[in-house]
Amino acid sequence: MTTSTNDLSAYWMPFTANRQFKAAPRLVAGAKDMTYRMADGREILDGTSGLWCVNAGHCREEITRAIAAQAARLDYATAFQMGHGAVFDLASRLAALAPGDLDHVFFVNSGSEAVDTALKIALAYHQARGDSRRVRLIGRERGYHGVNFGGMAVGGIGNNRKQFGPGLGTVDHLIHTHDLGHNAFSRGQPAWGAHLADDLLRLIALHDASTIAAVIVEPMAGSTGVLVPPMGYLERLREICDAHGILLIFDEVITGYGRLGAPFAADRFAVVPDLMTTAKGLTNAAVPMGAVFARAHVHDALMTGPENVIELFHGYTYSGHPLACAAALATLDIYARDNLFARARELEPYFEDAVHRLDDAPGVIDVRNIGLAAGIEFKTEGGVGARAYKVFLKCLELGVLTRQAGDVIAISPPLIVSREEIDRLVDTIAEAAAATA
Ligand code: PXG
Repeated sequence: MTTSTNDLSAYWMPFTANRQFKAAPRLVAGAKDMTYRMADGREILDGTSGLWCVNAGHCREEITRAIAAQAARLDYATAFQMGHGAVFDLASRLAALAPGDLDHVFFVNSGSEAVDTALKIALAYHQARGDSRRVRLIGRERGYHGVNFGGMAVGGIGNNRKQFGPGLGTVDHLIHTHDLGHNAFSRGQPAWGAHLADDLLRLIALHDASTIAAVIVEPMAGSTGVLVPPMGYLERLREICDAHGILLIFDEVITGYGRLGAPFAADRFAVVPDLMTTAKGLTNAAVPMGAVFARAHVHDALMTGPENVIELFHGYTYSGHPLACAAALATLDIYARDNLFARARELEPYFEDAVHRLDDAPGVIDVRNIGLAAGIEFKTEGGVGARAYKVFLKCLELGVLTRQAGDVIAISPPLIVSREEIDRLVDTIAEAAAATA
């Protein structure tokens, strides 16, 4: 079969303005390391690691080879009541990489599935301990936890919820931490805002802690424009959860695997959650996969009852898929061999100085950064996101891919990015900001 791109009508594109896109399609034909090759032959610098996922750069040979070899050896093995070597190896590798006693790993196929899995584990955990009144799940405004029913419910993005009815009834949301009045142009963690975690006390007063199963937050919110946690905020959330028997879930789908210059945000901020969701960088995005990490006390609470009975009635046909395991193992090898997490941390000051050259760019009202992630926020002009979309398109025309989220241009280059490429990213955004002013 040939790949014809003459008829674009059958494909219903995700999170895309379908009709606008199909009128002027942007088709990618190939990719290598930092660069996409478009169908028209143009080369585009990938400033977003795919979608926050290709942390080691595109089409890494070791990963490609590992996937091909695994496909030839064992294409699939049922995940229920059966296992294969790679999935146990991978779980052990991940448990060793994760901080604290986040030592048990449940495999899924995406970030959305990781989130719904973690929420279900939290509910099952309380029930197993005889505390089945704890059914309420707390998310946060401007949180993104994928698009499945659980993640949508705890998510805090209006557009992602309003088409889909009432969803779960047993959720509530913390206030978000974004405050330009106090924190505009912060470098790294903003100094102001630890007390915003006390909003959890408001929800505890409202609902009673005895009804709350878990709180889920992104340690750094990615999709809604790189919201960096204020100093002390995550520590305070941890304290309040501990004091009230509430599980703390970190959604590390974006922050996991090096984005913040450490294996996980939990390492970077020295706060260990009870459950941690990951995906994206786990396989360098070469095969879809997610992993939920559980601390020993959570896992062990469910390893009770008769040994012949399934402890958690949950799982997916493709949980721990052999190809995904092969991709993940090869990816972890690259991260370790090339020291990519430490490399990201070393590059951070250079990246920080570079992005803050945009502080004075036309229309920019905030620049914020941590690890190899930055958000450049534009003043709302002609409707939310209109200006930033123009900047995004101009950057693309100039050969650089960024990600637009509302009024924010986010950049999150692969951890292999060079200093020259950082400069090019930033200079291109500056040029685009000037050209669209
Ligand atoms: N949690 C977080 C924190 C995410 O960032 C998901 C869950 C869901 O993952 P899946 O694999 O189901 O898509 C995500 C996904 C953006 C953008 O523009 C970010 C994501 C997805 C799409 C767009 O920043 N993150």
